[in-house]
Amino acid sequence: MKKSTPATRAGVLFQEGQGDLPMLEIRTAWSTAVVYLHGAHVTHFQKAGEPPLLFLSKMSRFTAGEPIRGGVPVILPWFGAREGQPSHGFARLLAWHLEEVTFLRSGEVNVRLRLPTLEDYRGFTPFAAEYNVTIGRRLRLALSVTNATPDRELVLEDCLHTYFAVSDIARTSVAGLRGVRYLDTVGERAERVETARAIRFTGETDRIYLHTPHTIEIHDRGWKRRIVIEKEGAATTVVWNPWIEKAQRMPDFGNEEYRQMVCVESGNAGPDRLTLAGGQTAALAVTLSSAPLAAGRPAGRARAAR
Ligand code: TA6
Repeated sequence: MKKSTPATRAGVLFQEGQGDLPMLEIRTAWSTAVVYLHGAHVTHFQKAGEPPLLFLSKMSRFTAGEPIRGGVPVILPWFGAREGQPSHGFARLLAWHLEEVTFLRSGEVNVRLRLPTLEDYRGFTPFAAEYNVTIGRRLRLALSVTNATPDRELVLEDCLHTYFAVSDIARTSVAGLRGVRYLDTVGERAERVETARAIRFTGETDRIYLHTPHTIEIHDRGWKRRIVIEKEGAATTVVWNPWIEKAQRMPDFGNEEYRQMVCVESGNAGPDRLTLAGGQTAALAVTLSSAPLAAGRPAGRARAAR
């Protein structure tokens, strides 16, 4: 059957965005997206006729050296807090180089970004990083990290820390993690096993699920939307909602915004961290798609959307 080519041509605008930071505004036949060079940060993706797929805080900063709150923070080369170091690594604080914009025959647009060679890797083994963002009916994010030395090991945590937009956290659940071991980092750090077919949110939730290479889904009963997160090269899934108190402690996040978002993050963190030999590359990718949520659909194991 002839593949239908998109009715409208794709377009890309390179301009100054918030905080006068350079960004690309991409339009395809199916969707729009925004990608900042700062942190190689995708801040927006929205399919025609749907609410945005990604959440972006109205209080987010857009300044060099500060992370953007929302969208898809690129977490590299470590995950979480480190004494005297920025939380979640330094890659999201730097301006990445725009290498190429490609208009694919499918009607999709690919944006290729590269982390510049740094003067200071903060004690880390020097590494190279390239990030491909492919915008179309779906959003595909592919991060590859290469140990840039011939013979020094690179111990690496990488993660696409995606903030998803939801109608209301109280009407949202996450499926596909039942039976998985996780580190619960709220209060006393504890190791548990997920028992819920669909994880619901009634308080601060911050869990690192281990050895989860499979597809995860977010079910939003308010917007009747199923978000499907297909993963490649990502052993870890982090599920996070700050809830009320933590939201109030975050200066770049509205007090009520915890209701409109959930983070389902894909990467390799903690016990799933990677060790790369000299010249070795780690490839991490997620493909984000959405589909109508069938009424009364059992919140069972996730399955890939169309
Ligand atoms: O991924 C969950 C988490 O580690 C939470 O503990 C919370 O700190 C969140 O990331 C945001 O971290 P950030 O450094 O962006 O404020």
